Amino acid sequence: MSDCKKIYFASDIHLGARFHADSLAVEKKFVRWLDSIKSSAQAIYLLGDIFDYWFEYKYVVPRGYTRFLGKLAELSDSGIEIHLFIGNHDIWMFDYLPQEIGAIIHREPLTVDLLGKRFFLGHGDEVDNRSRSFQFLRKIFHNKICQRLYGSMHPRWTFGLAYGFSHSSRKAGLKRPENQVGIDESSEYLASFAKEYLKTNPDINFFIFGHRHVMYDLMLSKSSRLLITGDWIQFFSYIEWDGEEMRLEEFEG
Ligand SMILES: [Mn+2]
Repeated sequence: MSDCKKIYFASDIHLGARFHADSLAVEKKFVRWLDSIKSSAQAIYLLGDIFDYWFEYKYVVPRGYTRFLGKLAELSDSGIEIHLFIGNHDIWMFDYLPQEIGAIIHREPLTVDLLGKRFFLGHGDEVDNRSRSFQFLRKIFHNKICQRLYGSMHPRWTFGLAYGFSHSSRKAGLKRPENQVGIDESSEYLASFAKEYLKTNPDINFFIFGHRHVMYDLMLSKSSRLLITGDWIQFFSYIEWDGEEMRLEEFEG
């Protein structure tokens, strides 16, 4: 891969979500975006909540998403690195996508050097300490034994439950005023987290997160910046890094 190729970031596509007016249209639009970047991308980081719900069993995976998965496979086969971060909706991606597509799954935030700068990447829920009940659920969802028990239930029960749960939690989320008017630096927990983290890790140049469903770009210091990817519900947004410029854009295709 040549060094001049770019790195892309996106998150919170929530494929399959009932709150998309037309989930298939969103999938097709996301595939058009992947097509539009395939000749310039060297790596794509999908920072979580790619699927609104994903639980894979040992021999069975959720139906749907064939265009998206096919396009990821094509890009991966052409030599583009595909990185998938688990979000808080698609925690249960295991070995299927690595085996089938060659995707690299990240279950924890990642510090990585990309085109000469140091990045701290995560979905954004890992460092969300605002709600105790959220952290409690997060622990259960990430627990191996709970995952095994859940995996032993028939999908007929688990999928129905999960889609209902996702629908109600997102509906509640969309009603929060912060999601409509953007976020305020002094109360934004990801900004507080990044500033605190910089004290012990001053070499991080870019913090990039998803999860918040806002497009956000904040200088934290002379050499450090925080970006939040937006989503594919209202913004159809992504981030492009070419080694010199960092752009937060909306896809119009
Ligand atoms: Mn999320």
